[in-house]
Amino acid sequence: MAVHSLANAKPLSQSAARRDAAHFIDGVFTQGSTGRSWQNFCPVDGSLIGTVPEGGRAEVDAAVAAAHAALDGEWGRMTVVQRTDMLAAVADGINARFNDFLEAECLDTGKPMSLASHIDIPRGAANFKMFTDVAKTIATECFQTPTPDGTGALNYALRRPRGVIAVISPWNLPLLLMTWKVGPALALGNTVVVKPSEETPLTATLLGEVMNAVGVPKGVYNVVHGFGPESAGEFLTQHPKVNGITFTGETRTGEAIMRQAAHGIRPVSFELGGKNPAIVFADADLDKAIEGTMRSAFSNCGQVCLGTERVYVERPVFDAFVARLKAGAEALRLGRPEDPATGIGPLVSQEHRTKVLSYYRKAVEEGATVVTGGGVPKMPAELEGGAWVEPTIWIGASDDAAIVNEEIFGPCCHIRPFDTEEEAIRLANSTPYGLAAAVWTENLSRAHRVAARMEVGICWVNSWFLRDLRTAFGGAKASGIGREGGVHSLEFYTEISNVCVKL
Ligand code: NAD
Ligand code: 6OD
Repeated sequence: MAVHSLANAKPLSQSAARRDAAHFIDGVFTQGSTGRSWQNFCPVDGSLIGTVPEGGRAEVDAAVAAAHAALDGEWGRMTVVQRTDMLAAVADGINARFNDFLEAECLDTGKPMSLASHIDIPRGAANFKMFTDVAKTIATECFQTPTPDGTGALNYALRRPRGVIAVISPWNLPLLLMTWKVGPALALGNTVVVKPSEETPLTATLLGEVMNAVGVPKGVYNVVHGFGPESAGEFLTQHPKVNGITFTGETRTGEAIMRQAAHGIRPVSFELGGKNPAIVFADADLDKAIEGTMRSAFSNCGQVCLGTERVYVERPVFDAFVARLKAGAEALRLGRPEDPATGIGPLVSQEHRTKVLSYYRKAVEEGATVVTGGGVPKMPAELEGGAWVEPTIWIGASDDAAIVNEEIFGPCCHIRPFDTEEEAIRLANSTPYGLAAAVWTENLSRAHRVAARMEVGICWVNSWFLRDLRTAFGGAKASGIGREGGVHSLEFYTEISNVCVKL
């Protein structure tokens, strides 16, 4: 991942200008016609960032119509090389405005700039470049088919763009997760209508400026802001002219969108919630396991779908692991995004903080022991309006406790000892979710054996969130439907048809 200097990043506290978001429909920024809007607050200190217009059916209709017109127009006629060259220019355009994207993302989310400059923004750009290779090298199958008359037939497959794709994205890695879907969709010739999270409208809006600057035809990339139910999210996913829906967010929201997608039998690609385990064996390199678990439990204030909320540690190293993770958590510095010493920012909103704190309380009610944290930190007066919570570690909860079974999406984890490999595998898999797992061991055979038995879409061994964008990404069980990444994105973003030619 590229390392970008923060030297030129303006302190967020000095970027006092209001930033009002806008829909981006058919290449034009607009406030739409509903007359409704909401205020966007910065979770660092509760200050007002700006207003965001709420889209209604008219805005969704206009965006979907523009996306269809683009498919029928210049975009649909471009060669794959012209199209992918243009997307490479979009990637360059994001990098050229790196600090604008960085600032916008950190204002909306409160995350440390040191994190967003390593992950969110570089990946936001890379997602456009990565899929150009996939699009340019699509191969399809061909069969020579014998026939009774001896002349035979040729069967070959063609792939074409699916059409207009609705992209519904969450707030935790707004640009990264939105472009993870927009990149392949456009590279494979589709057009998109994006409904970003209501919490994080800025980078999706900014991307419209880059699209115009590099000459992406109008209507290819559209953004309509709004909420989920009875708002832009629902109207978009219900829209009969949307040809596919790709969604990242909570499992419960996925269920609602699936019902909406049933009208007209629209295909879905879902990346949903998780309750991800880490298994630390006694033979693990403890330095690496602690470093990895610090990141997987606490980075982005615990708001990473792949993050670890359940840690199973083999008994001989349990006490040492708990003590070292506690020391790490207590050393994390809470602070402003622009401070390079900041290790952890606030949660995304006061509403989310209320949810996370309800689990902090429940943990104690259910008998867990708080190893560290468990409450609201004392912050300087100017940050008291922010959505701050303490990084938290528990031990001693029962296997059926809420904090062990429900996704919290905060900077917290529960650590439990185990005695046998079989027991660790059973505990790790005892969840309806199946997104990711991390296994820490120096025993090569055990690493492969245990990884193969994890009921997840992604299993890391001796690492976490190490991403090769060619690999299949997605969740098993209640954590998703389908896989995206590399050639796997072809399944959802293209429609395959077989041509049978009698010779
Ligand atoms: P969310 O489900 O609340 O919202 C996601 C998006 O869906 C938002 O844009 C929201 O407005 C929209 N939405 C809500 N209801 C809708 C409806 N009925 N119809 C259409 N759109 C609707 O999720 P969130 O709180 O933004 O994100 C956090 C969740 O996302 C966590 O559960 C996390 O695990 C999950 N997540 C999963 C992955 C993954 O790759 N599996 C990645 C990131 C986040
Ligand atoms: O790295 C990715 O491609 C990806 N989709 C990450 C998801 C992180 C979830 O919060």
